[in-house]
Amino acid sequence: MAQIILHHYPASPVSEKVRTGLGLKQLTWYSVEQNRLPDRPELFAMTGGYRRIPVMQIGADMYCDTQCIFSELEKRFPEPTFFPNQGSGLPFALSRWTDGPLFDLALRVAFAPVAESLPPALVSDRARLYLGPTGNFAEEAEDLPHTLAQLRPQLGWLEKRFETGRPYVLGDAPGLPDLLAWFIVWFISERYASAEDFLSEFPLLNAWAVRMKAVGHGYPTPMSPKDALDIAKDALPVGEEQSDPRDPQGIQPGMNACISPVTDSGETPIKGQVRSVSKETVSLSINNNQCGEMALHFPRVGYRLTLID
Ligand SMILES: N[C@@H](CCC(=O)N[C@@H](CS)C(=O)NCC(=O)O)C(=O)O
Repeated sequence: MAQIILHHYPASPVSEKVRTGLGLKQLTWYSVEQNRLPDRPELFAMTGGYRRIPVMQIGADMYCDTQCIFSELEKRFPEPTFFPNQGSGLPFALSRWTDGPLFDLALRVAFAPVAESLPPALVSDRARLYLGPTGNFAEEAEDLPHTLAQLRPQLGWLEKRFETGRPYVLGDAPGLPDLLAWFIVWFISERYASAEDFLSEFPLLNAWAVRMKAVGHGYPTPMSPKDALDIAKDALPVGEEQSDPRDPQGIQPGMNACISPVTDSGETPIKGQVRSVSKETVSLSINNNQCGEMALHFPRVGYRLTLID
């Protein structure tokens, strides 16, 4: 049975989405706590430098980005499903709202009011990553009333969903849409000092948040980054080479490519050799002395894949 290893840190909201997903499926997993700032040598050896958190490792396969993590978990552990009521496509469309515009607002609410009291290195790193090259949390703090005015009606959309009287977004069982909404509400509740007051006008959302917290995180056991690296070294990636004759970029297995997020976040592109390609995902092979051959799995949506010589 494949060992799930999650590289994450407790304060990461995007990781909370996956931790609760592991809880929803009641899975046993290994928890590798990474630094909040990108001093992550073992993880970078295994991912060619992909700097976002979380990453899910299974042997020598690294699932980068929560889109890939959820798809892989669903494939390997279909029950209970992330997609109750046959709702498998729309939740990913919903994730483009929650992980994009909604997260951008929540991030400002979580960081801007307290940025001055946080370590300057963390603040400047996150400003570059999320606000772009000229981003600045001091300006965001002044703009907080506008940000809250944007966030409030969007949380109201979620509140309305629960007026159906059903306990979860898709009905009687929690699924991916719940995880997508949960990490935003969790982020605001954990970080924003006035969260209780701000969220008090959404009683149905608050009652749902209590249910989501009760989902838990499944069964984690701590593991060191070094042990995770040793597991990768002893394993080989699974999964066949796959090509896609309809790929709009003409990408094929064996080509050299690099991949990076489409946002202007200053992240170094990850280089590798295409192992498989499909409409939804691309896998790159990397190989180095620290961990041997690894397969890195990325979603197509939100990432730019570029061929290199
Ligand atoms: N699109 C990515 C976003 C991941 C993301 O932005 N994660 C945050 C942590 S919550 C991050 O990596 N921040 C910078 C860091 O931790 O180095 C995903 O869905 O996995």
